[in-house]
Amino acid sequence: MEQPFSSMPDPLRSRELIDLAFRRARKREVKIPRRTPKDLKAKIKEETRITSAGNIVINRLHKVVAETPRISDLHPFYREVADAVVGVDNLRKALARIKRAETIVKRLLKDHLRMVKRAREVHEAARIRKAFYGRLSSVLKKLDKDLALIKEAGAKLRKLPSIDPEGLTVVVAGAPNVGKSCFVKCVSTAKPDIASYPFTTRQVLVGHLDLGGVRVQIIDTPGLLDRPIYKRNRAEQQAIAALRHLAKSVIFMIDPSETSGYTIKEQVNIYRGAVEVLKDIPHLPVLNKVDLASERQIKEVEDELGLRNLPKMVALRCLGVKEVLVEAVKAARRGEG
Ligand SMILES: Nc1nc2c(ncn2[C@@H]2O[C@H](COP(=O)(O)OP(=O)(O)O)[C@@H](O)[C@H]2O)c(=O)[nH]1
Ligand SMILES: [Mg+2]
Repeated sequence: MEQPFSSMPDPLRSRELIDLAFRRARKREVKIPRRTPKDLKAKIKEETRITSAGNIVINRLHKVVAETPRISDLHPFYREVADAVVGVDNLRKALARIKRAETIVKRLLKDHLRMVKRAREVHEAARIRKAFYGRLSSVLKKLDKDLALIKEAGAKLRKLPSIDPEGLTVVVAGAPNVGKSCFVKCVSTAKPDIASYPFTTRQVLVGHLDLGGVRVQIIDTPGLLDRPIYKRNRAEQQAIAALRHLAKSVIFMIDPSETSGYTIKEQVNIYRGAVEVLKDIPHLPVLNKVDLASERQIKEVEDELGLRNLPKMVALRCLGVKEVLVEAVKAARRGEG
């Protein structure tokens, strides 16, 4: 499953596009019969340059708009992520201005070609071509902010994980180092895809598996559901909100051994925060690293949560993981019901 931004354009900035257009136009040679009158030769030469520079710009601008996915076609998950990264309003406005610029350049091209045809002498044709170049530069210079925004958005959005938003998705959450990635690797039958969110430098794993004929996607959430929610910036909060469109159930991993570097109390706080954001999405608190945890530590988690007999795993050795996965998928299907 391709994510919608995977072929998002990487546009040239204004200066680069101007240089490219003029360079290509200069190199365009036309064969003109030697005995052609001098003024006609000049006209053909300038006409060729104008057409070439204009069309390069028109084609490039057109591609930028055509290759950026339409916001209204996006699944809410990807729309929210895009909103968190660049702001979909900004994206829409930038695309609208690029489209308008394309129309303007088309008109300028037509007008200046007509003027060249009417030119009476050699210098006039060159002057019209220069005027066209000037107008073209000024249109593009005004567009630089918009091109920069698309470029930046593309760089971030192209790396997003490929997820089928309609599929059955189980999200794995928990503090850093509790064993989330180990768990995803254990339960994936195919090699997990590695991608990134624009909000964290850590890598996201997307695992795939087939559970009794049901295709399940399982995703890691590094940097998202691993700290208290109030410590989040706006983009991160929005990214967490986006997860809600995707997650059919959530496995929340707690490491009672505290070897992850997070105390039981801290982890329970993160868990409570995550539950609050995830609202009605079924969630399943589970214990990992029970090979390193004492009875007392396990009991402490259970007392804090007011729950008994939490599922226990050793994700490092893939012990107890299947049971947890089956529970999470059951909860997800109940929720879909
Ligand atoms: N002893 C033990 N170590 C584990 C277990 N699960 C994960 N680890 C180790 O804990 C560290 C963090 O695991 P990782 O899956 O990267 O955690 P993540 O940050 O939550 O994705 C790694 O060094 C793992 O080898 C477990 O069940 N037992
Ligand atoms: Mg990890």
